[in-house]
This record gives sequence, C-alpha cells and structure tokens, in this order.
Amino acid sequence: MRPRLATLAIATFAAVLLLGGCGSDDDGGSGGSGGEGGDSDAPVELSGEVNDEGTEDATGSDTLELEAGDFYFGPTFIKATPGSTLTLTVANEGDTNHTFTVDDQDIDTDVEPGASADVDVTVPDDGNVSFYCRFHIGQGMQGAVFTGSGASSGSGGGDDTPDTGGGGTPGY
Ligand SMILES: [Cu+2]
Repeated sequence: MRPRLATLAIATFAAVLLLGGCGSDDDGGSGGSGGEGGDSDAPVELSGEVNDEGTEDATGSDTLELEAGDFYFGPTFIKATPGSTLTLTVANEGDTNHTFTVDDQDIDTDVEPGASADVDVTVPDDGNVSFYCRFHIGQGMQGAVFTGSGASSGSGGGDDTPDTGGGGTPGY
C-alpha cells in the first residue's frame, strides 16, 4: 500500500504541474488564413478559378459588349451604375458553346459560336452580381458586374490628425 500511495501522490502532483503549466499561455494567433486565389487586382473576389481579361467601366452607359471566348469573359469585371439595368451583348468569339448565366436573376442564355445574345442584368444598389458560363466555370470562365461601393475601398482613415478641441482645462 505505501508505494502505491506515494505513486498516486506523485502523479497528482505532476498533473497539477501540467495543468498549471499550460493554463496561462494560450497560443493566440491562428495567423494568416491565406486563402486561395490571391488575385488582389480583381475588383470582385470570386471563388474558384477566374480567367481575368480585365475590367471595364460601363457607368454612364446602359449597354456593353461582352466577349465570350474559350474560356473567358472579356471584360471579366464590369463596373456599372448602381440600381440600373445593364444590357450586355454577349458575343461568342470562341469555337464552342458558351452560356451567360446569373443564378440570382434567372439568366441562363446559351450562345453558339459566332452568335450573340442580349441579356439584361439588374445592377444592385451596391455589391455585385457574378456571372459564369455553365460549361466552363471550372476552367475559369466567370466574372462579375460590380458597383464599386464596397469593393476596393480598402484604404481610408489612416490619418493621424491630432485631436484638437482639447481646450486645455482639465475641468472636473
Ligand atoms: Cu463557356
């Protein structure tokens, strides 16, 4: 019996030490989720692969020609007037069928090679609308209409303007 008791005591002591040891230093930062596809140029972050053929500013216009190729949309990102309707003429310049598809707006238009089709995209007040080709989204054939509010307004507010207004009297 004696040896066992001693062992137990030691074990308990060790356990206390262990608990005490790791209690305080909580390893904080799960730092840097990193994430995928870090194309920081793109005005809209789309999930998955994106063949970026550039951005076009269509604000001030309500029509735009959109080239659908093998396998991309050009321009890939379209800046549009918030709350407007933008008519895109989707022209298939490629050798295979493509679609212009917007899930939220029930748009799903097939465009054969050499053909073109008009689609009306409702531009939200802010945020963006992503579109894709049903056949080739997995090959990066997608893009987005965006309004500019929200997207890419990252900087802001770094100014160290000294706080004026402190009149001096630390009045209590
Ligand atoms: Cu396609």
